[in-house]
This record gives sequence, C-alpha cells and structure tokens, in this order.
Amino acid sequence: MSTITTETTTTNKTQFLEETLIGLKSEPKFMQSKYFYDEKGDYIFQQIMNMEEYYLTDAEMDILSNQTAQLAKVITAPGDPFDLIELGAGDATKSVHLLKALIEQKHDFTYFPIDISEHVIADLEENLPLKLPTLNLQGLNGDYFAMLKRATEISSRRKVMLFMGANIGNMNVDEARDFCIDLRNLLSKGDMLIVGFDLKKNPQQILAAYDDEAGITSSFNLNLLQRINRELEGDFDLDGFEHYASYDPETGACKSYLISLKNQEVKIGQKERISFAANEYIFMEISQKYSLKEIEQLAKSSGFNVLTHFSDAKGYFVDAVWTL
Ligand code: AVI
Repeated sequence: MSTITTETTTTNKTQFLEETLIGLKSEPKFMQSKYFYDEKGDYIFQQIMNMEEYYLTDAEMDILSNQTAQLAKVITAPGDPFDLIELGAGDATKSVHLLKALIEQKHDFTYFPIDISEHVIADLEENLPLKLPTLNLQGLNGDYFAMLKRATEISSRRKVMLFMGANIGNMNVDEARDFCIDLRNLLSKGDMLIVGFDLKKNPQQILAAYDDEAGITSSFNLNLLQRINRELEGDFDLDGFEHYASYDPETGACKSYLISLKNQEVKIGQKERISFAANEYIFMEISQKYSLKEIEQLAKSSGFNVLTHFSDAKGYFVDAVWTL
C-alpha cells in the first residue's frame, strides 16, 4: 500500500509579482528561473528533455538505469530504515529506477518527492503508485527548505537526499555553496546527499543544448513573459524579445537572456510600467557546468565528505555521493 499525503503551500501571486518587479526594476534586469515552471513551462521542459541536443537527460538516465545496484548499495545498510527525499523530483523517470531497486531489495524507506510545481506532485501521486504499488510515498509541494524541514519533522530516520537533473547548475557557484551549507545544516551525521552535475565539455555541445534549432528553449524562456501576461496582467509583446544563450568554457557558466529588440514599455498589473531600451537584456538563467575537481571543492567548502561518484558511459554527467 502506498501512503500518500501532500503538504501544499502555494507560491502566491503576490510573491511572483514582487519578485518579478524587483528583477525588472534592477540594473541589469533579471528574472528568476524558478518561475519558468507553470503548467505550460512544465510541458515545454518535458520537450527540452526529449530534444536531441539536450544530452543531460540521457546521460543521467544512463547512470540511474545501469548503475542502480551499485548506487543502492552505497546508500543503504542492512536493517537501517531511511527516508529518501528528492528535491525537484520532476516526473521521477530517473529516480523510479532507484525506487524499484530499493523495493526489490526489501529496504524499509519512505520516498518524499519535493517539488515547487503543484502539477508535478499531483502527477507523481497519481502515477507512481500505479508503477510501484508498495512504495511508501509522501509528496511535498512547496519551497525546498520549508518542505525539507517538514520532512524532518514527520520522520527522524536517516536521510538520503537526491538533488538530480543538474538542478544545482541553476545556481551560480557561490549560491550553490550556500545552498549546500543550508542543506548540511538540516542534515545529521550519517545522512547522505546525491547531487547531479553536468560536466564541462565541448563548448559547442553545451551551447547547442541551450540554443536548439527548433527554438524549444527559446519558447521556454518566452513562456515566462507570457506567464506574466497571463497571471500578472502584463502586456509583453513576445515578438519584441529574442532568446540568446552563451557558454564560457573558462568559468563553466552557460547563461540565457531575453534581448529586447526595440525601445519599448511594458505594463505589469494596473500601475507598473517597465521600460526596455533596444538591445537591453533580461538575464533569465544560469546552467553552471563543473569539473570533477570543482565538484570536490564544492563538497568540501560546504562541509560534506565525498564518498564516491557515478558517471555515465560518455563521461558527460556525474551523480556525486556526499556524506556527513
Ligand atoms: C532544470 N535545469 C537543470 C535545466 C538546465 O539544464 O539548466 C533547465 C533548462 N533551461 C534550459 N534548458 C534546460
């Protein structure tokens, strides 16, 4: 039997409006990539993950589907019940391999998927029990840290945290270190953290993943302007902005922007007006790439010990296993 409970804290409209205005009134302008994921954004992101150019999904799937037994061995101990908490669970297509292996090996664990998207948690609750009827599942919808704290209140068992899909790349290196320190502060000795990192590689290959020919990534970015139009009474002219992606092989920072194609003024809500000069940019997202050495430095600087890492056959991606 699966036990399903959802804790819902809806990211409200007021916060979306406030954070949008802070970003658009800043110089240079920016938006927060967490707002990409409304229902349409979730759908476009699924399309991105299926794109030929977006190698990340296949690479991590290769690790999860071919090295599950080894991974399960590293994170478990006989007779030691634990909680498996996944930050940004998405549709769990990758983690389902691990869940299956852990169930088959008869480990006593509860799976807590945490996601900021209501749709994602609702879908998981509907679909996971169909695939894994004996899974103990408790979906948590909301902010990562609030929900992680909630999970630690619900259960005091050893924690194994999953933060896969290169989600850590959507923070710059300093933010990633602070984020890992905050995680460490909520964890205890013996707990583990598994983090997915996209590795530095041929710059053309990285750039193509974020600037695809069919324009799917472009529509992913532009959807945030549409979301503002839909939810915050905005009047962005989508033809007035163009997607631009860049990759710096030195720093490993892959960045995406929307460029204003003309001088224009955009209304948001009843009283806000934002001016854009021709060629002015809005910084939309970072997708940071790492070397193995940089991953180790990140673990150490945030107080974790490196246990091991799993890499895909092509050497594109790494799931690093850290402990306290
Ligand atoms: C969710 N995240 C890891 C994706 C990435 O690769 O940075 C988001 C994304 N943005 C554009 N394409 C994919």
